[in-house]
Amino acid sequence: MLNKKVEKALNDQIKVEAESSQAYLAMASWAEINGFPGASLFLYAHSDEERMHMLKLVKFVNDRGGQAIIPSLAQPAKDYKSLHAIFTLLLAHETKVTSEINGVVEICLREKDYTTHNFMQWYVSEQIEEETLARNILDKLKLIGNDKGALYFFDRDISTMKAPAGAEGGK
Ligand code: OFO
Repeated sequence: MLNKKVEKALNDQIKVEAESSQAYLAMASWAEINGFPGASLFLYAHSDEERMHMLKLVKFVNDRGGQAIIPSLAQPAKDYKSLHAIFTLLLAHETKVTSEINGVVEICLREKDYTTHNFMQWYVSEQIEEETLARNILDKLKLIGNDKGALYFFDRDISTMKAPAGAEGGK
């Protein structure tokens, strides 16, 4: 049986992952209608990965005798100033997710739930890769600044980029 405090922490994390998926979906949709087809593809894929992170938690909670709570979500922002603004938000969001994941890990240790602790390690390493990727993308966008030509090539290149472990790691 899943420890109640751990179950609550995992359910909170289900909401965090669902919110990530929803936020990146909104960003993808904005990019799609604002001339950034490559970034849009990247963000749609990232949104799918976050949904997969959520599903992985849902299955884990249910498989261990708990009950996954499927949360309601607030509407994400509709408009963004630029791709730079989007990836600044994305990095800030991922940094927040990392500290939330660390919080779940801490609860596992406190409650001596080593099985969940072990399960959560996948999320811990995933976050390192996601933060690095977001930082690299932001660095590129900072260099590009207002150079429209460079932005065009950036958008073309990002369509083939993948958040490293997200795709294979959880499927
Ligand atoms: Fe990128 O957040 Fe999931 O774990």
